[in-house]
Amino acid sequence: IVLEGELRKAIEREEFVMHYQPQVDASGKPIGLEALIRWNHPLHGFISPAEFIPLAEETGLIIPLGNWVIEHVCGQLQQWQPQNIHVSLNLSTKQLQDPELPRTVQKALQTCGIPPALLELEITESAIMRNVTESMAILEQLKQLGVQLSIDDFGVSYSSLNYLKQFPIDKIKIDRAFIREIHTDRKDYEIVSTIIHLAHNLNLQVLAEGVEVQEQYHTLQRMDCNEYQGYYFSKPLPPEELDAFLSART
Ligand code: G
Ligand code: G
Ligand code: MN
Ligand code: NA
Repeated sequence: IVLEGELRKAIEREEFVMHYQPQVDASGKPIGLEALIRWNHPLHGFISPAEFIPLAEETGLIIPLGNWVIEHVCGQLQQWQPQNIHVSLNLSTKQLQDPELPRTVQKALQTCGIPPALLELEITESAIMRNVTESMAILEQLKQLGVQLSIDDFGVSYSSLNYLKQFPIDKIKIDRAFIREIHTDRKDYEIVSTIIHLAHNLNLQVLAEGVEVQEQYHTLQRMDCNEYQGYYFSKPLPPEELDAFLSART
């Protein structure tokens, strides 16, 4: 169990690292990476975000921690820019209510001099629905910076299809709960197929999360899914292992 004081100190000491999970296109070529935080604890080793993000949310520490993620990921993105790889990062509910967020993102992009379109911000439906008016204003400002916006874990939580029309979204990431049995369960197949049609008709890109086996990949390829992510391609990797992955695949 993680304590607030310990987390606060870890943020001051910058005991965090980002791992990056590759995302590929229909031909298997790497086109993007999702940045996922890990706490490199001096005694306990790597701690999963599932263990400390909820506490960071409750205590408000997610704001300094999230700002560190934004700055760190932009710095890293600079290194991969020549390969034209986009990098996405996860925003929490509290960050989407932070009026300083657009300024923070803008400054990080400027400092690193990277094209804004290479940075993608992932937002969950529940974060948007928490405060629709407030998140709409912040998402509009973020969109004006030129970054890409995606809906994470699409389909699993309380949501309203209405926001697909109202919000400046570029991509949806279909939750892995729908992908797991897509090759064996007719209902999951129909749900995902319909989500992809809906998204494409609204000019949105679609990424499938949690692709673990070839049959899932092939089924999704036939549905014309745009991007794919999951253990079938790669687990999240530390940056130094990514260069090998990227050069082996391109
Ligand atoms: O990588 P892993 O499966 O352990 O991630 C667990 C959860 O933590 C996921 O829901 C993921 O979105 C979230 N997460 C990972 N990195 C970050 C981050 O940098 N910021 C926020 N807010 N959530 C993250
Ligand atoms: O909530 P979010 O989608 O951001 O969470 C992403 C998390 O899902 C990553 O931290 C990663 O560890 C996990 N993940 C990535 N690929 C797979 C996969 O193929 N199967 C499963 N079960 N989890 C995955
Ligand atoms: Mn995500
Ligand atoms: Na997700």
